[in-house]
Amino acid sequence: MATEIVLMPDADGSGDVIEFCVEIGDKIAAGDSVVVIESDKASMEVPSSIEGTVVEWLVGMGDSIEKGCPLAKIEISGDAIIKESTEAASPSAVAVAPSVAAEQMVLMPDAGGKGDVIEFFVQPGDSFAEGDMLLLVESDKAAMEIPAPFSGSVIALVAELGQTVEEGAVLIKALKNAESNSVEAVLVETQEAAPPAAVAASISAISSHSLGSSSPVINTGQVYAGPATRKLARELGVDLAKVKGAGKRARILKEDVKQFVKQQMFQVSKVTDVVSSGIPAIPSVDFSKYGEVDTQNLSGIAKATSSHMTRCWLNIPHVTLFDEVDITDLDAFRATINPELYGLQKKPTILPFIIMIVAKALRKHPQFNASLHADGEQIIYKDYVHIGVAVDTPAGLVVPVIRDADKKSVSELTLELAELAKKANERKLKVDDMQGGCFTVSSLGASGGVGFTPIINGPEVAILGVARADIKPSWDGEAFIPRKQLPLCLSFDHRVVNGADAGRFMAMINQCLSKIGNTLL
Ligand code: CAO
Repeated sequence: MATEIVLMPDADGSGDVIEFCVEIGDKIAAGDSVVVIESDKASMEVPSSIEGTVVEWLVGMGDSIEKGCPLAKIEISGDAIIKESTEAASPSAVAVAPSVAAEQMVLMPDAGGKGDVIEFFVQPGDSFAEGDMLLLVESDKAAMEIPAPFSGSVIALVAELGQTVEEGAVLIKALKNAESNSVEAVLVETQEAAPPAAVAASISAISSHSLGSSSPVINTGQVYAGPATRKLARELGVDLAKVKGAGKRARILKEDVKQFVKQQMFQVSKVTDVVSSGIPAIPSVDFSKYGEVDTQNLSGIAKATSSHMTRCWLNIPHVTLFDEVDITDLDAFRATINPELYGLQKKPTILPFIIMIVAKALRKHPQFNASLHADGEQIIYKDYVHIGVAVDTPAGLVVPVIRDADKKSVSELTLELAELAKKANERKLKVDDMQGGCFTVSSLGASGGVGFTPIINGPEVAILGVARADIKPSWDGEAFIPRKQLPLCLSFDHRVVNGADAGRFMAMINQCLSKIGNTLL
């Protein structure tokens, strides 16, 4: 088996090896890049002029090399030898005869298998020089830039993006320029007795022009990165133009691409970064210009609430349904309760009744007891009913969760609510106490107005706001009579719950609250 040596071409001075594009044992086609070298002016991929198998590196990473320096030893296959021998005009350096401009096809070279067309670097009308990279083809093993076998201009792109192409496939229709190329010889090292054909082929011609313009690493989108890095970027969907290179002269390395992906993921998770969500930020204002101010740090709870509310408000399409419930009878019933009989210190407020009824409504309307999966592809129905209750504390708003609210009586809910509110005010709530809620009730109580639009406590899909109950005139068919009306405001996630669902859910709450006996049904 014969071997040949790929030499460092004339690349405007010396250069350092900064990347190996192939490994020992890899089969390469003529035109495949073997190393990336960096000179004072630019970096470039050095293609092999020889088809065969890489058997030995003759340079190391970081080696300074110059024109004529041996780079790699390539074992050539018999087929390649014969093929090249028939193409070689003579065993010595070959001068290509001038030719007339003519239409010619750029074909897929023998690249050791088939691959998919990933990217065209030229478009119809573009001129190109021999050796310029025209397109990128990706096989199972590697990405290959396909160089122009002649100089000319593109008439049409024949292959399509994504098309699988193999040796001989027509890639581009072009107008070939009249040309005259100089050639250089490659050193030959014959390890075994080579057949005459191999001897002829061993002095193969490579165009110095093609090496000089050999796929500068900046050839697509002005990014400075090697083929392996670009392949990784394509796999991860990273636009290399946005990646900052940490390599020498800002060359983008694989690590830079990975780091970029990590940063992007971090930014996505930091949804509270309103600027990164594309929404213009509210400008900072020096309020002291207009009068005296007192600037105080937000509490941890207030900051957490702020970011959570922003996240929920930005992510969930809210709709709010308003209703008014006649709680006159419920008030009358509450007035009859003897708290001591039920282990209570005082009569239950309206809130535990609301929680009890909401828990029943969640069982009856499971779409309210659900969460949308973060990927938006699935809805998760919960077979438990844990209800969060907004509690106002001096440190801020917290939402402790009453577990299995559907299994608890009004007096049990009253006791638990009092206990959680106490813990909240003493800042003794644990993280566990505030997790796992399916639905939130937010009661503004006696101080609340006539209605409000509560923000859904995502990933829950609905929240019930309770505003202030007031005595209002109500028409009984014959006359206006005074009745106590409680305003309810149901915000729901319109991706999960539709208006009709919300109407039915609200109707059930209304019927049970206005006629508490309905809860027995
Ligand atoms: N309309 C009129 N009166 C109401 C009422 C309403 N909607 N809700 C409660 N009340 C009455 C109660 O009946 C009670 O009066 P009585 O002592 O005469 O019975 C009084 O107002 C005080 O009630 P409360 O607020 O102490 O008790 P509660 O069970 O209604 O609420 C708790 C408990 C912990 C939820 C509440 O104290 C609280 O923190 N609420 C604030 C929640 C909040 O801020 N939500 C808004 C979040 S969005 O920013």
